[in-house]
Amino acid sequence: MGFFLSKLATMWQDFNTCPASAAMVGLDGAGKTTITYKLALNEVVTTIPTIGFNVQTVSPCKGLTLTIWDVGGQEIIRKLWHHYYNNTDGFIYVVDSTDQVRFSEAKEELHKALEHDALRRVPVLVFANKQDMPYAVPVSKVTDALELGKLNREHKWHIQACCAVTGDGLMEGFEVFASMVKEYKQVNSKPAGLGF
Ligand code: G3D
Ligand code: MG
Repeated sequence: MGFFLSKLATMWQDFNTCPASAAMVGLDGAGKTTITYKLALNEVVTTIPTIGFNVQTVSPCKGLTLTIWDVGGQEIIRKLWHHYYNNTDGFIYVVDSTDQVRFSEAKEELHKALEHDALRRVPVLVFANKQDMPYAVPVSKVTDALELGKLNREHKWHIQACCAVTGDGLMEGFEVFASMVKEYKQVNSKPAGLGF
């Protein structure tokens, strides 16, 4: 078991008895697949390819299920998303900090996703990825571009600078996320679910 994976398992060990599921989404190219590989989450449990919509489900450690897909695309495909939002205890949004041209699209997709009923009150972790790039926009500017301050107050959120290639920042982000999810589950005392 790699370093990242064992750290992740320690962080989430409380979920052994109380399973959690989270969604990790973002525009294509944001770095989601790279994050999963860096965390050694390459053991894909399920891949559900549909027309223009690829969903991966990984179980990084006992008790945690993570479903991953690209946001964006056609309206008809969006209608399928709710299948993956049900029983979600946390929402991870990955953004390419160098892709200023698509910041506005990334913002719209984030806010649209969080309007979904099944995601009410869920904690949100934003990974401001690709911070190793010289022209990466700093976290404060990504926060403004995504208008995180305008998120409904019922969402706790945290933004984390990271580089998926080296792994810098990933554990810090997951650590905050794990504690937000724990708190959310305590307050909302949702029944244990597997994410579907
Ligand atoms: P996605 O799964 O969200 O669509 P990917 O995104 O993980 O496939 O990443 C898209 C591209 O960005 C990949 O490059 C990947 O190597 C690169 N990338 C992801 N994270 C980082 C990062 O933190 N820093 C840098 N410099 N690059 C990153 P390719 O060339 O394979 O398309
Ligand atoms: Mg991918």
